[in-house]
Amino acid sequence: MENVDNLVLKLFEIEALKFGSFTLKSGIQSPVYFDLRVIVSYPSLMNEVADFLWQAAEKPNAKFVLLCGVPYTALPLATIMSANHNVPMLIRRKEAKDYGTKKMIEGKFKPGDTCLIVEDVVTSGSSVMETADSLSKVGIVVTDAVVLLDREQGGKQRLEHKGINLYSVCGMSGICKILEKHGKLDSPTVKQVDDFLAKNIFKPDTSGVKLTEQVSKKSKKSLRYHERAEIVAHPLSKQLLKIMDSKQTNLAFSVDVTKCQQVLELVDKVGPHVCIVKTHVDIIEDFNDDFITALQKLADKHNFLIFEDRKFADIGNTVKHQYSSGVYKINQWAHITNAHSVPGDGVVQGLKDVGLPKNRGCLLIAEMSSTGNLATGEYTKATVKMAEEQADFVIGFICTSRLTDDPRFLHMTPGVQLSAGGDSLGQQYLTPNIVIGDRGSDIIIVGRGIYKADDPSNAAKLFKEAGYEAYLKQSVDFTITEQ
Ligand code: S5P
Repeated sequence: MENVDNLVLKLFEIEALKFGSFTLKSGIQSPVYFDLRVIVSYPSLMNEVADFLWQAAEKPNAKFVLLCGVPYTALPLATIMSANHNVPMLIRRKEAKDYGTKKMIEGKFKPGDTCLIVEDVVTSGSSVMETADSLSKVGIVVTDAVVLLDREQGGKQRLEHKGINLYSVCGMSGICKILEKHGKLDSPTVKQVDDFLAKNIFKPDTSGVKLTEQVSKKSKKSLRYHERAEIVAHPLSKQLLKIMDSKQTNLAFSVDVTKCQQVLELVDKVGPHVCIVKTHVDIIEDFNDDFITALQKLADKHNFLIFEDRKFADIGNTVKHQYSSGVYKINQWAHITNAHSVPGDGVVQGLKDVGLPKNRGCLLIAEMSSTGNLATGEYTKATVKMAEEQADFVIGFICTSRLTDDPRFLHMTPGVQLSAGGDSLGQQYLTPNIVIGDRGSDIIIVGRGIYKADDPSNAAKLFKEAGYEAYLKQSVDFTITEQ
């Protein structure tokens, strides 16, 4: 493999790197212009560039199972990388937004797949962002992009701001140094480029996800559900946030009763007020497959997701079977399940193997509501890290307060009643206002507060109103603006 100096010299030779006075698309005068389109006429150079790109992304261990080149110049480069390294490719159409119902992304993928974006030149980062937006709209996760030439005008920082790491083969100042060293550029030209760079930096975007951070970090407020629904990549999180938005509820009903009929009757009454129904199917005495069919019908009728609170806590190979076989076959019907992080991330990997193909999501138990529990401090922090590393399947946490400002993760809090207190076995209760308003959680999980009430439907309505009111107070409404 030749070194970067040789590559830069070759690009200069074929006039892919030009110095002089150029008017850019934005109207700005620039002393340098990168035109990588010409490389299609130099096949062996294209191969070299593709190798450099691969190495730049591979060295820092970018995570991806798919590649997508930004149209058009990077398309052939991504194609070479794909063929040489046997990584499947996607093509993003470049047609107008009103292209109708035609697919914007061509190629095979499943929700949660990770994709590396390949680009020839990055200036502000907006082309990479547009491609990332199109990919995330269909559930593909983009955390990394690789570029041949970074003009060092703030694109890297802007992308980082949106959660995308940018790796580059070379940057504008490095290119100048190399060309100067080899006598291709004089020092006044290099100075001109330096001056240009100092004056022409694109500032990080202050809308969208950036504002998410500002909102949550500065005021501890969060985004409205409909705005988060636009940002999250997992289709299930999207669906859940849309339900929360349209039904105006952050209430999950924990239907911890022991007969199928009881469960179904309660769920039919409470369904209109909830976004999730949470089950413990192993406490149901007369569990059978018809029960699941009936529960699914109620989920369709009332528009909620089903969460089986199985709390998996074994090695990956065991939980994989516990999740998909036996009497309950949880992965076949529960949209969401949960796991303890204590076995290490193998537990998530095992569940993911049989959950992700069915578009399921998992919550990690980062904190618990019961007195004396050990899920605190470093354990909680390590659990959040595990979720971040497995964000294609982990959609959030069971917790007692907001643990991260990352809007992708949904925080769900059990131990909720209309007044604070506890039971005789260590359960501790907080109110919806404390959980959602003060502690910044997203969803309240209520069991006995509803199913033990004289009128469960009315009790659910009261929880729903209290939770939603607290959410309206602690969230900020703004519209994500496109770049
Ligand atoms: O820490 C926890 C985690 C969970 S998932 N504390 C909990 O109480 N839960 C579950 O939430 C618990 O298993 C039960 O199903 C529900 C709380 O029920 P409640 O009757 O106390 O509201």
